[in-house]
Amino acid sequence: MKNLFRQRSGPLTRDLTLRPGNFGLGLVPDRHKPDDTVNLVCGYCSTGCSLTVHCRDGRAVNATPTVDYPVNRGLACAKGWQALAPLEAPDRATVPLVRDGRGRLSEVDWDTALTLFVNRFKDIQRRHGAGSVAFLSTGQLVTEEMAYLGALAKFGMGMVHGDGNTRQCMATAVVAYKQAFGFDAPPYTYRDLEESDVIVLIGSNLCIAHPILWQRIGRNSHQPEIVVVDPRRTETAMAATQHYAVAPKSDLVLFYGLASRLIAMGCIDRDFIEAHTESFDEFARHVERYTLDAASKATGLAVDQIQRLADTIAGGERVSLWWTMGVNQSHEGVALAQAIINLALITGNIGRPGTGANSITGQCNAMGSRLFSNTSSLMGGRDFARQDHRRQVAEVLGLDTARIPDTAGLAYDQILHAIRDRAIRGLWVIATNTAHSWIDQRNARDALDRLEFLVVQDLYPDTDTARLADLVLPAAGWAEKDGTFINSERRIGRVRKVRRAPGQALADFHIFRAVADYWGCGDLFRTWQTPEDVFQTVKELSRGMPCDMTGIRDYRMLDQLGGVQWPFPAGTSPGQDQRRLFEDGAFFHPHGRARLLVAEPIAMPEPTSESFPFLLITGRGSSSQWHTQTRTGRSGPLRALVPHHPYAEISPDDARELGIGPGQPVVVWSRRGQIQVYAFLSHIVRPGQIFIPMHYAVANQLTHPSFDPRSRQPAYKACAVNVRRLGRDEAARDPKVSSLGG
Ligand SMILES: Nc1nc2c(c(=O)[nH]1)N[C@H]1C(S)=C(S)[C@@H](COP(=O)(O)OP(=O)(O)OC[C@H]3O[C@@H](n4cnc5c(=O)[nH]c(N)nc54)[C@H](O)[C@@H]3O)O[C@H]1N2
Ligand SMILES: Nc1nc2c(c(=O)[nH]1)N[C@H]1C(S)=C(S)[C@@H](COP(=O)(O)OP(=O)(O)OC[C@H]3O[C@@H](n4cnc5c(=O)[nH]c(N)nc54)[C@H](O)[C@@H]3O)O[C@H]1N2
Ligand code: SF4
Ligand SMILES: [Mo]
Repeated sequence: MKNLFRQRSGPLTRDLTLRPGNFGLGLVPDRHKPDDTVNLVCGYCSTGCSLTVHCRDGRAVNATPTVDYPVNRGLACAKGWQALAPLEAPDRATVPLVRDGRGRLSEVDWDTALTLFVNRFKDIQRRHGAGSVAFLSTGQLVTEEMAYLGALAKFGMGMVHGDGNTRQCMATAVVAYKQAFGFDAPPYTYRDLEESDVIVLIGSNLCIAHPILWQRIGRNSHQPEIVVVDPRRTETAMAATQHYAVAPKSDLVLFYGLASRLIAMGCIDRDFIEAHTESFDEFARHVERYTLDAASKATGLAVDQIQRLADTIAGGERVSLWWTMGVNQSHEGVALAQAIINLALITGNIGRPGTGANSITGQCNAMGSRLFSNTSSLMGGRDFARQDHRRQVAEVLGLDTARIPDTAGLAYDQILHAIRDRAIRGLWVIATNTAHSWIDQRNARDALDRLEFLVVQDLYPDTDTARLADLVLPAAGWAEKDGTFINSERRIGRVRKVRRAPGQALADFHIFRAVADYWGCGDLFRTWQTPEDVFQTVKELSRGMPCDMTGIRDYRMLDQLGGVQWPFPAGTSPGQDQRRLFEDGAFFHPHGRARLLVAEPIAMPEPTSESFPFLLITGRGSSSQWHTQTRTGRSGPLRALVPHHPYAEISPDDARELGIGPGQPVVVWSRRGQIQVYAFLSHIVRPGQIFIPMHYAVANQLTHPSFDPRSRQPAYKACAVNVRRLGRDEAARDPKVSSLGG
């Protein structure tokens, strides 16, 4: 096999460690002076704050928030301040690891690792077809890596199936926007948070999950009404001016009810509806039956509460509606997201300052993943099924159109199903921790166990998923590589290499290049020598699409402008630092109109019952914990800010009834599993509800594998459970519990 590594003389590993610049490895921080400061976008949440990394003697020593970046203007949350700590952890993955005959992971060099990877995957494909190997990835790689992976896997290695971890997170918003607007396009700019007079947050705990966006609301000088729709009285709800504690999964009826009421009150924008939307009459007929009484019955809110919310929306000049996982992670998430979009459309609250139907993204590069990873869309927000779209992509990449599959392939849950059915036998997991974060964990782990060959590419060798791997590829992390992220307001911002990755860890970009060469398809991507080369291709892929960014000359221009929001077609003047979509009322459907889409409400897949009388909600627990805690768990200061042991929020009323005291160990069980956690008695949850943060792996032992059928996003936020106090003898038998004294 002809490949880059083997053309070099001497053992590969020595080659890599000794020669700066190999595969762009660059053993010295590039392009800045030893005591410089360098700005790069944070690698955690989708807010996309800029951090200034301070270097001393060529080493990155500290990170502080960048003062003159339009997103965060000198602010950062604790994760941002601690951004370097996880990279400096002593237990990083530094060499490839292969599972040996005795089931232990042992060190090998890159040449052995990549040869094994390619041989095993090709062997599986030979026996079971091209679609028998697949990948799962993330919204936490830079766009350039995402595009490389998507192109390599689907156009180079012949994979048919591969999905992003954005399926867990954003698929609902993608489908809702595509159908309503004609393109996956969150329309807002963050300044809208400062310009609204009514801000409605639906299923979004902004204080915890996007703290700097919450700070932006703090800068709003219009004394806005801040409305939170969330079954829990979250930190955000406590700080809001109005909180609507809806019954879980009753939002669709609430939003249809609000639309119905606003139509009846005559508080809609008839001119906007006429000029820019279609099928309003059908919409009005559909929502008519959702009276205040019906909405009250479904949501548990009083009729006059719902009327107050309708009045608040009607009275606002500039109303913005924002949603996150309380909407997306639902069995009817797409319908609900569209109900929110409809409300903005019929009241003319879109395209103007302080308005919008605004899905806030989650991971630092969720938007880059949505548009360029070749998973939910064909590169550039295109459609795999369209011949003209496949031809456009083939032309830009200089490929034969026949290499481009005409289907997006299976979604995440379907890939895991196919593994259990033995249709998929090889899996490559990149920058995501399936064994912790996927819904109904026992089944997910069972699927991973059944694989013939599991490759995990991560910063750490001991994530729950890496522990199950046959091959672990050590990856460089954020700040150890170059590229771009696209944040929630569609701002393309720079990520830069300011430190070297430990040992033989390589940037994902270089791992993909190496895999391409070992696979024998490196020639397809030979113009992609550096991340910036891929960036130039990504730009070309965006040409003529709504996400056109051909006006960005190069990385330097991004640095100079403090990031750029798409669309930014060639010829755009760089003067404007904020941009929102639909200011001209033109949507992306061929006729230019937005669609008012509706659906029938569906019952919750696993309602509570006599045996399982509590509803389990899961989500973010604190602003210092990131997902599966592989990174934040490695920062001492962040660890000190959060409960070390898994806990469940339980209402004091329920606790009293069950004889559960504060901090006591309890057993929580669902039809799928049983876990032990500590009781955190709190009025955040109402009686009948339990909340467990997703940061603890146990949460997904309980969750019910239900999905929105249109987006295939998991409904992580509702399943039926029961809870009881852990018996004294049980506690005594469990050393962990008894030592903590519960
Ligand atoms: N019950 C429940 N489950 C949930 C949710 C919920 O609300 N409730 N939320 C869901 C949502 S919205 C999301 S987004 C997912 C998140 O789920 P995951 O994506 O599984 O969570 P992370 O911990 O972010 O995992 C990222 C992994 O990539 C590694 N990594 C970080 N940077 C890099 C890199 O540059 N290269 C490589 N190769 N690896 C890297 C990290 O060490 C880590 O192991 O969880 C989902 N799961
Ligand atoms: N600190 C920190 N910040 C993060 C992350 C992190 O792990 N840690 N992850 C990032 C990612 S990837 C994402 S996707 C975002 C997620 O950000 P959010 O979506 O804000 O976070 P969650 O806690 O998952 O869910 C938000 C709220 O939805 C509510 N909810 C549950 N069911 C319903 C319902 O039926 N109706 C309504 N209206 N609300 C409901 C929950 O009570 C919860 O308070 O956060 C991002 N930011
Ligand atoms: S708010 Fe998000 S982007 Fe900003 S510093 Fe915190 S984690 Fe990073
Ligand atoms: Mo997410």
